[in-house]
Amino acid sequence: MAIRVEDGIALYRAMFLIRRFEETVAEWVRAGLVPGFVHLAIGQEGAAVGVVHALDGRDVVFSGHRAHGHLLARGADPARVLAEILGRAEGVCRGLGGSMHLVDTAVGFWGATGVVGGTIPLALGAAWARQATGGVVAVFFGDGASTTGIFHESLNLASLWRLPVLFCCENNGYAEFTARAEQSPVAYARRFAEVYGIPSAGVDGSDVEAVFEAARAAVAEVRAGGPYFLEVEVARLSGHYEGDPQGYRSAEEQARQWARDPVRRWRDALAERGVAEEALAAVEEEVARQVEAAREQAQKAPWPDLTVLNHG
Ligand SMILES: Cc1ncc(C[n+]2csc(CCOP(=O)(O)OP(=O)(O)O)c2C)c(N)n1
Ligand SMILES: [Mg+2]
Repeated sequence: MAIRVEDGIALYRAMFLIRRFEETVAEWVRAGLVPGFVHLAIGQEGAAVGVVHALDGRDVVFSGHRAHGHLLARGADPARVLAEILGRAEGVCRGLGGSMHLVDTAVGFWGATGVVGGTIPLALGAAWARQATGGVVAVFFGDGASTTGIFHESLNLASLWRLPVLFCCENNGYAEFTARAEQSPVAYARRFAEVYGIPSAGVDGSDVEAVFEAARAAVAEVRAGGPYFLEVEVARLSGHYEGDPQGYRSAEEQARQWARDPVRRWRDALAERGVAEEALAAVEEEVARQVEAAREQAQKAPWPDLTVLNHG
């Protein structure tokens, strides 16, 4: 196997954690427990885990509105992320940010926002300030963000100033309910990187090992100096937001997309490479227990004292 078995299992554990976590959130949304919109990344775990596992403690991550997986892959406490999504005081932002506004500087996760493309220029600022540290700033965004003005301004400046930014586009073929072909004549966002003189690659997000290898190569290039653009082609198996009736795509298409489930694919690959069924089941049981404990902790957490809004 190209990567060590322990690393392969670590990738599986991380993806399975995100999947279990987001299934819990989906259940809570259906039960009416979550305030605001929630965007799940079921099907996109290979991108989050493959890229984040190629980073280290010097590095910083930014994300957007579909960010739970990026933050969990970075090592945040699932109980505190669940508490944040429920708006509780134990949340990573004291329950004041919610699903779309996550920050956890303790694990090098410097922010996520509901403003499409909004963290891309913030990543440039962080990269500018951190040039001397050898750290890389990775920013996740969707294919839809690549049609915003701020995306183009940011690629232009990052290239000109040779900033250590890893642009990570998760191309799931949709911006909300609009397919890529109807939102842009440019199918792959990495084409824009070429124009700005930024090296780039595309990788299949249903293959976490391929993402990890591509991300390792990308991070090495960024550490050597200058930006890099990695486009991870993913299948969004959930709706745009939780509760989206998905009238814009057929049931056949949705069913077909499950063949690109990175969690199932990697489980099968590990089994084929000789990892015992018991070992995989043990990982799943351990993660299920972890999420169950996190869920109880989050639901018991107190509501925030809103007077903090007056004095920070
Ligand atoms: C500046 C801005 N414009 C429009 C929106 C509404 N909006 C929310 S998500 C979204 C689509 C984003 O698509 P993409 O970047 O591909 O991310 P994905 O949802 O596919 O992960 C849009 C247009 C917004 N939140 N912010
Ligand atoms: Mg998209």
